[in-house]
Amino acid sequence: MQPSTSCLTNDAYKISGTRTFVVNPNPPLSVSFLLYRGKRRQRRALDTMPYAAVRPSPPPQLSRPIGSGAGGGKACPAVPCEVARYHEHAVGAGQCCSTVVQAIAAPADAVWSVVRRFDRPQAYKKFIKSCRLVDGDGGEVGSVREVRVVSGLPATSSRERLEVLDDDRRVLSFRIVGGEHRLANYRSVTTVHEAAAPAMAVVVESYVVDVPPGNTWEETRVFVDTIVRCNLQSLARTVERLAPEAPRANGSIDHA
Ligand code: A8S
Repeated sequence: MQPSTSCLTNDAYKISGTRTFVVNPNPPLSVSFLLYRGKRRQRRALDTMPYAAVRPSPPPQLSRPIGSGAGGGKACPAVPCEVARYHEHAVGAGQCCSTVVQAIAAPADAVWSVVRRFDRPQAYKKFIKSCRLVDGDGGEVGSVREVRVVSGLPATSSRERLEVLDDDRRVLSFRIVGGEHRLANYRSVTTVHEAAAPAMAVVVESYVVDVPPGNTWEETRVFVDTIVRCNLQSLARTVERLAPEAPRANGSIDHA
């Protein structure tokens, strides 16, 4: 287990069309391992985390993240430096961290208008059956939502607190603070960026979470990456439907 890292460190990756790529900080894994995952493989990934009650994990040990610039990590080129720092997570022993990147054939503002709705995650997150705010109005940091998830997952509900909502930089971050599931100390950061191609956006979502008792680092990463990737692919479909005049994302943005 590596002690900590920025979730944006990776030597090279490519975004092709609306495909989603997973950027693995460590241990090094083939990116192609997670490409083109079909429905059956997604189901298998979600099955790697059998149901068990959430057990508290020890608090993560903070350590210096390596991010863009300082620390030697090479940042995702699509992410401006002032936003890259949001993807630097302190990762403690017994925690897992990863990043998923999705290209979308729509302007960044159109993508952001969907992502920023902390009160309406079900607009694109298909595992969410319902959502209600239990604190705040969803537009202010500290708002808390309670989501219920569809059946078939090792979870029924999740209570999530809005940590960052920055409309200028297009950054949203939330933390899981309760619920019935296995993802203790989950925190994610989602940022939306203009891509090099016109009317194209790139979404970067990183997270850190405790490895649940009885599971491995790899099982945890595959499980959570699968959920995040499904969410971002659904986001792409949702926004591309809302902005049909945008060109289809069949081009390729090469960050290698
Ligand atoms: C998100 C990301 C994740 C959500 C996970 C990882 C979750 O909502 C689902 C299954 C679980 O086992 C955990 O951005 C939990 O929503 C779909 C209920 C938290």
